[in-house]
Amino acid sequence: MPIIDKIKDPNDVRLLSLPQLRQLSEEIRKYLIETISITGGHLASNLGVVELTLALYYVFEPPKDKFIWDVGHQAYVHKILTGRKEQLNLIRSLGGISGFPSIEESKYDVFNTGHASTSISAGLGLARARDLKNEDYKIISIIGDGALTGGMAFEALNDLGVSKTKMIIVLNDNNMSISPNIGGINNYLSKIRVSKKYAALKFKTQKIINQLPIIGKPLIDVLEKVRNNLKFALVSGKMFEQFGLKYIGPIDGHSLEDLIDFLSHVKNLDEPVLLHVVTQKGKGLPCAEKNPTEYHGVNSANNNGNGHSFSKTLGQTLSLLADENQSIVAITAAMADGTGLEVFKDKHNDRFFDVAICESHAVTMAAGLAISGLKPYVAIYSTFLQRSFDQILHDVCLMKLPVTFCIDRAGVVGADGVTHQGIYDLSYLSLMPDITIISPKDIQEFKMMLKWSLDYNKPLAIRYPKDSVLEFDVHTPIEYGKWEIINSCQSNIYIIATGGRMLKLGIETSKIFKNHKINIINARFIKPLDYVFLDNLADNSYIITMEDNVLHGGLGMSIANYLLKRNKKFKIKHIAMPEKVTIIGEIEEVFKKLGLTPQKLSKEISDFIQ
Ligand SMILES: Cc1ncc(C[n+]2csc(CCOP(=O)(O)OP(=O)(O)O)c2C)c(N)n1
Repeated sequence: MPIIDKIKDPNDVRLLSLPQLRQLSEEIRKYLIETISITGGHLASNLGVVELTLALYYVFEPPKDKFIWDVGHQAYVHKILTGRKEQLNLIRSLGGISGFPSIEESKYDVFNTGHASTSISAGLGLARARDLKNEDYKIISIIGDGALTGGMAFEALNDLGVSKTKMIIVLNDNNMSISPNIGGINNYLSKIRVSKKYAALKFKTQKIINQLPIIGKPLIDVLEKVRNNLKFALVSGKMFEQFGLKYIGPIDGHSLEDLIDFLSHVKNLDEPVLLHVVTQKGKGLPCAEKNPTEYHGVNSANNNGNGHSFSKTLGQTLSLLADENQSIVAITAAMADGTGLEVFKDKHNDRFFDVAICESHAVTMAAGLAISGLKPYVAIYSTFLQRSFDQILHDVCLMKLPVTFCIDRAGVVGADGVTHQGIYDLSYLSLMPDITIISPKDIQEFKMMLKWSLDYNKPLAIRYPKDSVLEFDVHTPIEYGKWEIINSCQSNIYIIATGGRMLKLGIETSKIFKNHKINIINARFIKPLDYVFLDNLADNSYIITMEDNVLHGGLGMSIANYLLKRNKKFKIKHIAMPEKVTIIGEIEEVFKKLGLTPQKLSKEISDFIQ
């Protein structure tokens, strides 16, 4: 029986010998490759942490000791070792387990993650609580070199270093974020990483010890001491030490022996310590080793990811516009690939800025570019833009700067689940002064909006989902604050929907009605609303608003508030997202579970218009 099938609980890992652990690491790799190729998920990141995760489980004793996985996309091996091996077959799928740690899922998942750079702060909180309660266990935050570029990680290091609270940070350094990691921190880590001195020296010392003939114990002891001193002190991470942490490393993150050795050492230190572990992303799968960006996240077997994509359109259209317009600059926070900006990067490298996983910095830096007369486009996923609430408000909107936010993955995200839903952006943006929010119904309208944005000189947000869902034949020109009428009829029933998926749903729902005619409106402007349209609505109209944002602060509430202010008589029904969408799966499956199907909605609307 393969060892992987015998691991029912993390305690089983501690009973294994080193050769058995090595065998287990091979079995886990094979299992990951077989499973994730079908389910989709973060394959390369997980292949890189197989030995690290095994060594952590060998040395520490969870659930008493607590592991916090930064971002959490690399926690599949942790899930395998904590009784969820079989469930990996349904990871990120309907009815299956989450692709990230989830406190609702397992006692071994001690803190939910998904957004980067939170693990040191969370770990420090846990450690302080432990100390205040006079408890005794270890806290280990595992953070990647990509996640370490996020400002929050440094805020936490700043706090941890002076407080001297006992906790362990394992820096999993694979020299990659999703794309190759960039920036000063990465350059610094690279310098340490390439200093192979430690590894070579340790190797030699060990060899000498092993080759010595029968010698007296005192000499072995001396040599052991030399070896230990060398291994713990040779290459020092000065920056981390100046923060007040003990730095140890770099060590080979695929050598189980070294990992166990060093983790056992740091386990007993009485101060905050950072263990620098060098790993290879995609380890063991040649194509992923060669192209870790492509294998960072792989699609499920039934989704080839080849649909029309708003992201691709952004990269291509912005590149074309930038050929003519020299003031256009593009900014990403470590997501050049996901946001489609790779194309722009290749064509206009001097006007492309990847600022690493720093959404807040990205926004304020864009404000600086804008105030100097350039035309910045900041492409960030809806969920990660949450990080920049204050920067959008304080640094862009209050100065009315012409920064355009290209908000990708707006709406429901499907497989990534609750931490990644893009269902809040309308709420947090619509309360900001002087920002305009628009949303395209399809790819063609997106292109039109990008062109239109060139002459718009104030803060602008364009929100769109990942894929295009319906391509329309007709596209009326964009006029500021004006909605597009998709279907006009003699009726006082209106479906007013935000672009993309919700408009498609609205159209499909309206087709079910045989006895009633329904007007369909593309609410391409969400802020401001089309006030002329609303003012002209006949009294006692039935309005159905549809949006893939939460109700509060979204399109529907804005419409209702405006009509109330105008003393209109109207009946309104809101179709919006619940405050938390925990269902995972393909988008269509999530929509179905949420009751967002034409059949279900048509019944609700029938009741409403009776
Ligand atoms: C705030 C935030 N921005 C962007 C992302 C998207 N993202 C997920 S993983 C990742 C790269 C993380 O790199 P690293 O921490 O080095 O982990 P690796 O996959 O290389 O092991 C990024 C940018 C995120 N999860 N959170």
